[in-house]
Amino acid sequence: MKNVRLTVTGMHCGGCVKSVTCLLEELEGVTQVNVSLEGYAEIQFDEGKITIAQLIDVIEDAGFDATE
Ligand SMILES: [Cu+2]
Repeated sequence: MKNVRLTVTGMHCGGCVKSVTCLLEELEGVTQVNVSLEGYAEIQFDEGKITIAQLIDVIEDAGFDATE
């Protein structure tokens, strides 16, 4: 398992946090998610199943900006 903390911009309320959390949690290979309105997402994932680039893509597809 690997842990990454992504900087996420564009989240303005608890609904945004929940959206990002749900999107990440349903991905195969993601085992733990902690998203904060302060602007970050901590994700524990299996490197063999998903990459950081894919995690970033999912967040950006939802309308937010994510950087490692
Ligand atoms: Cu919101």
